[in-house]
This record gives sequence, structure tokens and C-alpha cells, in this order.
Amino acid sequence: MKGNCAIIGAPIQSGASRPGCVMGPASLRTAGLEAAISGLGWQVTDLGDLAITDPQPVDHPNDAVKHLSETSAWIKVVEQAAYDVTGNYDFPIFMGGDHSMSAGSVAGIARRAAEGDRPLFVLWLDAHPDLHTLETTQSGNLHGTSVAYFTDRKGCEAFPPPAAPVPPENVCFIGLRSVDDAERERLASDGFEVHDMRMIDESGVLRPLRGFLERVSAANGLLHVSLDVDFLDPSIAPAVGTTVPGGATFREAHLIMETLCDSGLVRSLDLVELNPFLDERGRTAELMTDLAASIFGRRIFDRPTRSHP
Ligand code: 6HN
Ligand code: MN
Ligand code: MN
Ligand code: MN
Repeated sequence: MKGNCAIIGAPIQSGASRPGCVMGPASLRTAGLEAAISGLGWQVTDLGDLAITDPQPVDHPNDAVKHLSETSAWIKVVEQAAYDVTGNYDFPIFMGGDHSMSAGSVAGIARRAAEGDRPLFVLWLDAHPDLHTLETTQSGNLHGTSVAYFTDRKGCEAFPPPAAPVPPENVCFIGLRSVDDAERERLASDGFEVHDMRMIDESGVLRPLRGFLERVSAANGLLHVSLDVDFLDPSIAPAVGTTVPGGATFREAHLIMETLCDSGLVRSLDLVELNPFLDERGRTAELMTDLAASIFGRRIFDRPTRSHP
């Protein structure tokens, strides 16, 4: 047995503009996520789906902000679940739900990591940096605020306060290609590690990823990976409300997952933004499942291999 993995659903869609992410966990289960990981030698427990009860009304002066009370309630529930599950399992997978889920999952994992005196690092695989605050968001879609929230950016006080904010230097973005002005300022000033798609075009995915992994390892850190469907090119992953052309290819995405697996540093994973209502015959759910399997050790051949003498 390689370890204990928990899969846990957070069918939240209040943070996204298009409804459908509520079906995300069900779609990942249908695609066979549990069997894919247990087939690799892990013991997998499906903890079912989280739910919110009775969201308290929360107001905000920015009138654009949508579904604040519901999203706040979700963040609280997911934060507690992430804190609990990281105490009992080696490797939890959080199945979204839109990306506001990760405000809660990262905050809860960070609370656990701080108790164990280990620094938490976050790899954010996304077309977007999700660095808006409730003050700067223009769309009002709160899935665009998760990173600002868990790095304790001023302007997110309407959400439950994060117990152990993640330092921006510990967050690495790969795949960016749609950045709003307010987010651009923060990316330039706050110390995040940033690799946009042009840098990936120029250097490939391995160089930036390995540099980041070396930092995590040197700090004896724990690594959380947050995979937004729109990190992937829309031609291979259509099931997301916020597609942006020019995303990661099938092999770039798998190579990242395989390299993450080899590093042995990853302790938790978000699979977010899957909107099954927009999918084509389940192909995006299957791809997200296959990418998760790569992080858990699925590979083409066991290394070292030699194709030629
Ligand atoms: N995501 N920056 C845009 C907005 O509406 O604030 C897009 C947000 C996308 C959110 O990637 O999870
Ligand atoms: Mn996102
Ligand atoms: Mn995105
Ligand atoms: Mn925006």
C-alpha cells in the first residue's frame, strides 16, 4: 500500500458565473477517480460530498460581488474539512466545485501545516491568478479571489479570516494567460513565483517546475497542487466556463503531474472548475482523472528506461 488517499467532494458553484460545477464531484466519480488511484496501490476512501447549512447573510460595498454569503459558508465548511482530512489521510483530493473551493481547502491545509511547523507551498495551475479581492473584482465571481484570500490580502475580510496565511513567495503560478489589471499589480509586487504561457512556450514546463520543487524541498515544505480545468487548452478540456485559448497541452500537463509524482513532495490536490454541463462525452472528466492518476504514480514505463542501447 502506497498510502491512504481520501477523496472528498465540494459541489460549490456560487463562485462561478455559469452553473454546472455542482455536478463536478459526480462527474469525477463517474470517470472512475477512485478506481484509477486504488489501481495504483493506494488505499482510497470516498468521504462523500460536503454541504452547507443555513448561510448567514454577508454584505459588501462592492455591488458587483455575487453570492457572498453562500461562498463564505462554503469556505468555512471546506476549511474545516481540509483541516480534519489532512490529520487522518496521507493524500486528500478535493473535488470541486468552482475554484472558490480552494480558498477553503488551502486555508485548512495551511492551518494543519502550521501546527506541524512545516511551510506550505502551493502550485496554482490555472489560466488565471485568482488574485482579485472583493474590492477589485469587476465580474463579482468569487472564484477569482481564492489566492488573494489565503495569502491574507487586504480586501477579503468578508470571508472567515484564514488561520495561517500562505506567504506569496510560497505560491507558484504556471499557465497564466488571462490576468486583470488589479491582479497584474499584485503579481508584480507581492513576491509570487509567476510562469505565464509565454515562458512555458520559451522554456517548456520542466525548467520552471523543477526550480520551484527545489525551493519546496530545500525548505522541507509540504506541497498542495490546485488544478483548474482552464489550465488546459480548451481543445482537450472544454468543460469549463472560463476557457482561454493557448493552454497547456495533453503532454505538458501529464509531464507536470509525472514530475510532481517523482518529487514525492505533493500532499494534497484540488480538481476544480469542472463543469460537466459543458463537457463532451465526459472527456474533460476523464482527462482530469488521468492527470490525477499521473500524480499518484501512473506512468508509461517505470524509470530508468532505455529505448536504445
Ligand atoms: N478561475 N479574472 C476573471 C474574473 O472574473 O475575475 C476570471 C476569474 C476566473 C476564476 O480561474 O477560477
Ligand atoms: Mn482558477
Ligand atoms: Mn481559471
Ligand atoms: Mn476580473
